[in-house]
Amino acid sequence: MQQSSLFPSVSSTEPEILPLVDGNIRYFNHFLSTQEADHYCTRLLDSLAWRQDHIKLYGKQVKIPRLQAWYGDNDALYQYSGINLQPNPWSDELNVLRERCEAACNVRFNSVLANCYRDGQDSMAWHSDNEPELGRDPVIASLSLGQVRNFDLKHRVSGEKYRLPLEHGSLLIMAGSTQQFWLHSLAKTKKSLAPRINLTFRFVSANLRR
Ligand SMILES: O=C(O)CCC(=O)C(=O)O
Ligand SMILES: [Mn+2]
Repeated sequence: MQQSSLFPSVSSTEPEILPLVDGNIRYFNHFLSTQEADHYCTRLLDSLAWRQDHIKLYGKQVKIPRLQAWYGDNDALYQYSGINLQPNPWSDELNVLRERCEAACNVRFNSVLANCYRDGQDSMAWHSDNEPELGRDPVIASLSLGQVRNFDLKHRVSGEKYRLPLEHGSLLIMAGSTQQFWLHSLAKTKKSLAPRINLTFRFVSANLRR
C-alpha cells in the first residue's frame, strides 16, 4: 500500500499570512492531521540518521544544541555553519512529506535538513537561511512535529520582533525577501519539554551561488 493512502487526506485549507513587512511567510497550523503528525513524529525520531554536529567557537569544538540529519538527492551538498553535509538518500517517509510540501509551495525541493530538539535545552540561534547555494529569495518549507516550540523572527534593520508557536503537524512557508530581511531562532527554555522534530525542505544547487 502506498504510504500516502494510509491516512485520510486533510485539506490544508487557507494559510495564515504573517503580517511582516519585507517578508512573505504563510502558516498552515493543521497541514497534517494529528494522526499523520503522530505517525511521522514517532517514525522519524526512530529512523532518521541523527548526528551530533560540532561547531568551532573561540577555537574550541562545541556541540550544537540539537541533533541533525541531512537527506536529499545525491548532488545536494550543503554547507551549514561551516559543517559539510553529505545527503543521506531519501527515505519513503521523507519523500511523501517532500511531495506534500512541494504541492503546497508549488516548487521542487531536492533536500531536507532535519533537526531534533530533544528537550527545552535544545535550540537554534538567530540566523537566516541565506547560504549561497539556496540562491536569492529561496522558498523554504518548514514542517514541525512533536512539542510545540516558539519560532521567533527579528527584522534585521528595525529590530521588530514576531513570535509564532509552531504546532504539531504545522507547515510554515518562508519565501520572497524573508531571508534577506528577517532572522529567525528557536529559544531555549527551562521548562521540561518533549522532543520536537523540524524538517526544512530546500532546493540547493552550486549553480545558485551568487
Ligand atoms: O526548528 C525550526 O523551526 C527552525 C529550523 C531552522 O531554522 C533551520 O533548520 O534552518
Ligand atoms: Mn533556518
